[in-house]
Amino acid sequence: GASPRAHSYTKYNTWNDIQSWIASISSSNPSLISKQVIGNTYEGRPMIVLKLGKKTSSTKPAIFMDCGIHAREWISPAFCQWFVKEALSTYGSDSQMTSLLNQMDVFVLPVFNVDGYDFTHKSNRMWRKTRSRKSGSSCIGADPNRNFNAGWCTIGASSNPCSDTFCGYSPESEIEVKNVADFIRRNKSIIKSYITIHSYSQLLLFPYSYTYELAAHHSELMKVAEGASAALRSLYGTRYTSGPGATTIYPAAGGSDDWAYDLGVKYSYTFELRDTGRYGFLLPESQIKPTCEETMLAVKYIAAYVQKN
Ligand code: ING
Ligand code: ZN
Repeated sequence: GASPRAHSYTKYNTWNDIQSWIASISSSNPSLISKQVIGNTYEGRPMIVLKLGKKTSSTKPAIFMDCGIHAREWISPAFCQWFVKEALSTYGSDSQMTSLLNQMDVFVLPVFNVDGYDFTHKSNRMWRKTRSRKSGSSCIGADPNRNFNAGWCTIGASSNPCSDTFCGYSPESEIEVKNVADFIRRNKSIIKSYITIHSYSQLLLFPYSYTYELAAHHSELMKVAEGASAALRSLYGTRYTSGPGATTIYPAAGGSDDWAYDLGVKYSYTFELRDTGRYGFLLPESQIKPTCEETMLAVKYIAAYVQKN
């Protein structure tokens, strides 16, 4: 039969290509990577979490990172793919990555909103939401980042099913949100950090977005965010702004970072990757490599901090 072409990390891959990549990369290095299906999407596609970390006999603390909550933010799944590749290829040579994967596990969900992501490749490039349907409305989907149970639908979200920020019919009404929330609840005792990757605006956000109140760990979250932003900027000079979601981007309830934080996952961050609006969601493929390289430095900064705390 035809031999599979090598996976490209500098292109916006389709879900089919990402699924094949997940299968081959997770069988390539069984002592460092494994995969598990955490449930299916509304349209029946598998939601696959990759677990990166040196296999040990004891349970390790962990970081959970997801990409592609919003369908049109294509740089986000590209970053999760890049992160997995870098983790595997630098383990054993990069002292920080080696130490991280020896002491911790990193759970990576490369595409959260698989149905929406597939729809942006096949039908509507600017689709944001899930693809769920409910009788009584002709509008499709809810905003997964308004559907978590954190001040649900109280601010910066819409109860209109036709809106792009529709909060859903109830918290976790979206099966994709429920699958992720169930996974994090099940692993609550080991997950020390939650990282979610969006675009665009060049921001590093942390709780809260559903209220103007400051998080109990505000100062520490801000200090770590500033350190991560400085690390990111050191590579190509890309400027990020850090701060609580409500005052740094806009108030919005039902977000995953606020939910994870209130569950007890202290180091909870939302990245808004490049750019600041010139290309927006349509970031050229030529920017995948520099964006991923600089973002690696920020994620590794957060991971190193979590590891020693
Ligand atoms: N931005 C996020 C959004 O869902 C956000 C901002 C972060 C809201 C955290 C709530 C919580 O609107 C994008 N670009 O999706
Ligand atoms: Zn988003």
